[in-house]
Amino acid sequence: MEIINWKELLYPYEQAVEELLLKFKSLDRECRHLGIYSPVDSVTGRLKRPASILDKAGRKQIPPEKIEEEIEDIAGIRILCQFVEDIQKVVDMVRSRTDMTILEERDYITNTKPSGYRSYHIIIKYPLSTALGPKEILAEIQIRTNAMNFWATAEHSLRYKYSGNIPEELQERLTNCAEAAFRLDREMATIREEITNAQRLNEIRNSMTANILDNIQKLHFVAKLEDMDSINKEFVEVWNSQDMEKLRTFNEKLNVLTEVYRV
Ligand code: 0O2
Repeated sequence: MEIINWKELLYPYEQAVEELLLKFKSLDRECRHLGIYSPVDSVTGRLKRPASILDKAGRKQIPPEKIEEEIEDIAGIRILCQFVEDIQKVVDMVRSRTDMTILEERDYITNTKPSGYRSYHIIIKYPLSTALGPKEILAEIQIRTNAMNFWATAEHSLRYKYSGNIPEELQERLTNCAEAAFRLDREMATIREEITNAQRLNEIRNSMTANILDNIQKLHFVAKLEDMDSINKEFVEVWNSQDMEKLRTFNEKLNVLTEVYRV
């Protein structure tokens, strides 16, 4: 039997996870920077552990020399969304990328697994530039909502604990939890607009506040002491009023003032 050099086998996958994480995280950051809605709530990545690779190879009767070809999730990226509707947007983002090729899509949201598992999987071929030259590896992107993830993570731990044979009574409760997660996603969808508007407002408020504080700091060096005193007082007043319009006006006023002092 061939001995697997795990370090050598896993190294390119580790590189792929790092690159993919960076790419999807920066996609999210870019959306936020441009002020457009980001369907990505968070991104994580993981390298499958050797024990888990061996388990899967054993289960699927995959010989060691075929592991790279046949185990598609040695490198795994998980993209979490707030709302079910966002999943399709992320799928479209992945489909439009030119730096990876989609090999297969598995829609376990439309076709929920008998376990209750819901998630959208995309298997990609990803080109790497390694020290030994170019190499293409397979990776799995799982896209799901936070509610779907909550359930899947708990079920995964139980499945692992009971080696796949979860006791019937517990399985029943897990099925109820899967239904509750499904209902939560459905309910959240009905107030989606309300939530995203509130989040957008919060982001605007945060960025205006950061700008105001930045301008106040700059003005400290150039403005008169009594002027700074009244600016600071006004800021406290505006802040305590919780009034977005007042915050906007004050922000503009400080922008102009900073411009006048050319700081
Ligand atoms: P790990 O520990 O996450 O790496 P299969 O053998 O059919 O189950 P296959 O053919 O590789 O798996 O593809 P599939 O069904 O798309 O599943 C790949 C991964 O999806 C799994 O990896 C899990 O992470 C997740 N998954 C699939 N089904 C379930 C499920 O019923 N419950 C939970 N919690 N996760 C699931 P691994 O290798 O099983 O495990």
